[in-house]
Amino acid sequence: MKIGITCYPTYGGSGVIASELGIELANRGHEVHFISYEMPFKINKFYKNIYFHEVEVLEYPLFKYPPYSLSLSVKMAEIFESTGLDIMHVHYAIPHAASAYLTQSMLGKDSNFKFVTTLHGTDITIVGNHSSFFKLTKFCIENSNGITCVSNYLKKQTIDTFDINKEIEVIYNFVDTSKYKRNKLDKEKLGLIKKDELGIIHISNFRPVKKIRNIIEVFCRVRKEVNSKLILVGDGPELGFAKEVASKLNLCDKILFLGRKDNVVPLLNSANLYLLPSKNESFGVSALEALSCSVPVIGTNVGGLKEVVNNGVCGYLFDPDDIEAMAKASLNILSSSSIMEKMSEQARKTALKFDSKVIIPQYLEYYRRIIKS
Ligand code: GMT
Repeated sequence: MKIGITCYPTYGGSGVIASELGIELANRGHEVHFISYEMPFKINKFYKNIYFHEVEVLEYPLFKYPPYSLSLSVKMAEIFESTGLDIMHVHYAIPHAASAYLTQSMLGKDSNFKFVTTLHGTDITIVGNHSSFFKLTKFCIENSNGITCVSNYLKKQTIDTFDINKEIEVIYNFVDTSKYKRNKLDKEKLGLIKKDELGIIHISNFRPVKKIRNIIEVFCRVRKEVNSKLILVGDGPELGFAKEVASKLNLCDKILFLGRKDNVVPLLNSANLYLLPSKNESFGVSALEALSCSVPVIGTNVGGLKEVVNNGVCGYLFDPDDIEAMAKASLNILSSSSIMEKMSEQARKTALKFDSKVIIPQYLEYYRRIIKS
């Protein structure tokens, strides 16, 4: 199949999943064409069957905001015509689904240009439902040839928020469990966490929704009882604030701010616990990557994380601000090697259910269904 993919190329769950999907499809022999303003950061080496098409954005004195989404539509049309794409798959509704709809109108119904939109979370819960986008998001959902959501929670949220009366397919996010797997040697090789210390880790784009303060507060309580370090990976608007909190709590020498990292596997392998106390998470792909590396997760019982983390089995879920309960559960795991071992085993078992070998065929089957429709 020839598949076009549009996504945000920068750090963020939707771009990561879209890029990994492209790699998985290309590995299975499909021809994948990424269309975006930049090469997605995950496509950082040569991949057979993957092509990148940059959207040029015209700067002109009249444009206070150069209309990227219009240039994107034109590029989608050009690539469709020059390569004969079977399907276009856009990730994140705004503005990608709107651009794809415009491409379809431009090319005409007879062109057979069909597009699937995958909703990832904030395109529904924060951006898409904002009054400045609401009508457009609803229109795009209703007029995409196919719509997928990354969890049942997000599907329900989409239907309820936009009063949608259209079939929505749930296709869970996935992880390559052969890449994301425990290697005990990583901790020693990396040397971030000493032999006698335990590691706690969080990876994100440091947006307010991630509740970074709560992570540091939980760690502050844990480290009083367990010799441990907190590894914070990523960058974003709340990074400065996180550093301030760390300093106020006198934790600067115990918290490692590592910034953005392309390969997080050795970091996850240096950790014994993953913290994700988000206010909301439609899925929580970083939690899945942690589980795949046998790292139990302490997260929140809101949104789609419940569909990924089995409460009490491979981690624990609490209300986003229940710092005391999260600290207690963290200590419960970290201070007993038998609990830690059992939960690690269950973490890996859970991740295997979301392995790319299980999920990618679901996308391929869905593409075929939409192409035929
Ligand atoms: O919040 C983020 O990390 C970024 C955001 C995005 O769209 O790039 O992530 C969303 O999509 C991810 C991939 O499907 C999900 O795993 C995240 O849960 C979701 N984030 C939220 O719902 C807050």
